[in-house]
Amino acid sequence: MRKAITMIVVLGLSVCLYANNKASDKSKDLSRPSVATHHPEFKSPNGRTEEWEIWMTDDYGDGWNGGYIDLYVNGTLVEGGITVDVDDNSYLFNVDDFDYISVDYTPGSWSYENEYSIYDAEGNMVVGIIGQDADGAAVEPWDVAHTVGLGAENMLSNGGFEGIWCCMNGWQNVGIDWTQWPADNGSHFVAPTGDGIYGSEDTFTPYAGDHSLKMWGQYNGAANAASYYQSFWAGDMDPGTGITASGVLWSHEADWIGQGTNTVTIFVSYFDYYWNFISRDDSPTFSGADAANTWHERSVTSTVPEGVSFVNIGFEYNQADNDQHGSAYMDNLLAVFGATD
Ligand SMILES: [Ca+2]
Ligand SMILES: [Ca+2]
Repeated sequence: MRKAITMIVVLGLSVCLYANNKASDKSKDLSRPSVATHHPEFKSPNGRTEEWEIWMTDDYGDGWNGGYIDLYVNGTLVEGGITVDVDDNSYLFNVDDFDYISVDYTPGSWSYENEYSIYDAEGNMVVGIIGQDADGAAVEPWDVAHTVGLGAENMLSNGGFEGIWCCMNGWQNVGIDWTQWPADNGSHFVAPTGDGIYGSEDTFTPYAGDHSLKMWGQYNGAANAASYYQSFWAGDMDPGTGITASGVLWSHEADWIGQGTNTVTIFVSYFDYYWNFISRDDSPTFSGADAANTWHERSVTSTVPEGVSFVNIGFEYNQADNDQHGSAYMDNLLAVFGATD
């Protein structure tokens, strides 16, 4: 008797699957019960304590119809071709603080049935693709990126320089979401693991992840400063609010920043609505006074002044003239509201 019941259930499922695969039966009726019309803000971690989850669902229950996801962390493919066969699928992966997750979504047929979300180790959604707009109309998923922040909430995106694009000026790796000044500066490069050190047989090892920002002098015959930063709307920040920015810096002995007077600071600078400069605060300098081959921490605590509309936060490299040599590497810039110790 039990076997007979099982047979009936299996037959029922088969009919259901067959029906779902008939294209003519498909509609955009999103009122139909589904595994996940909206992904929840919280999804039980089911006992996992460190891994993150990418959860993928199909509203119609017939899989992603040729669609799939390629999952990258710090630019490295973690898993390619992840897809849904019936209702849903989960893929678990490991991350570290400041890692840069990017999802490359390739649609198949009926892409608007597909949704995916990323949940942290505690089960909290960090990125969610909701497959409907405000009116309930179906929306196809898109590519997403997310910077892992395991500590205080970072104002900066991609603070570890793990998301990059190439190429500026035909050769430079550039940090996604970062801005450079001067805009045509050819004296910066996001260095990957194994990048050659100028004047040495050694290769570079980042502070964290697989990339760090490298900067050096512009050699333009005059004193020069170059900044690498992110801008924020500050019109809704209360004057008197504290902003603390901190990061790490390093210089190799063979290309040492101590070959002259070059310096690097972490800065927080303020501008009015018309981008007129108001004020800035800088961390203590990183320079030849710091030991080579060692990562050094720097931080600046700043207070938002009156009349601010924009704030820039980043690194600035200063070179007094063409006789000052050496490079510096920078990583894990964290900017948070409030003073920290
Ligand atoms: Ca489908
Ligand atoms: Ca990094």
